[in-house]
Amino acid sequence: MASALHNLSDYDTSTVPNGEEYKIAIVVAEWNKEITFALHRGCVDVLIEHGCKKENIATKLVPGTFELTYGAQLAIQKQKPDAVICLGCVIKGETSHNEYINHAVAQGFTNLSLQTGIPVIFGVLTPNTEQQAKDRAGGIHGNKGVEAAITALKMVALKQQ
Ligand code: DLZ
Repeated sequence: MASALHNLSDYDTSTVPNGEEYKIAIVVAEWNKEITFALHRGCVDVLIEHGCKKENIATKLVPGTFELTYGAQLAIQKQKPDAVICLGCVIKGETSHNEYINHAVAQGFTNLSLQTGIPVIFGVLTPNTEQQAKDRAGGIHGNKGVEAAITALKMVALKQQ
């Protein structure tokens, strides 16, 4: 469903697994940090709401979205998490830089998940404007960080089934 019709933070809490035993790594891009830090707040709040212990949630910063894949790989190697959530925001500009970054990280996260067996969650906003980003980082379309947190919990549970 297109996000224009869908609040990203609308979800059925009864379908979300309890994260009490889960270790979650979060990697956050500092580029567009007003947005990415808001995604991070939404993400951590929901993890805690669903049972994750604060001490089992580790956050690392990287300079930009392009660095999220490598940051996620380091997190997997060093922290041995059950899932990694990557949060970034690439706003479309005058050039096609956004497409290169978005494709690179989407492919990077997919490869990393498949190579390591650890779910790597795509919490990257790819808006055309700053307003669209704000709308999805705690605005009228909810918070994509919330969606990323729920996806992580569901993927860890799926792996453990
Ligand atoms: C260079 C760049 C540009 C132009 N735009 C963004 C952006 O909108 N969002 C983002 O997260 N990062 C951006 N970057 C930085 C790249 O992700 C990366 O940090 C640099 O190219 C260095 O590798």
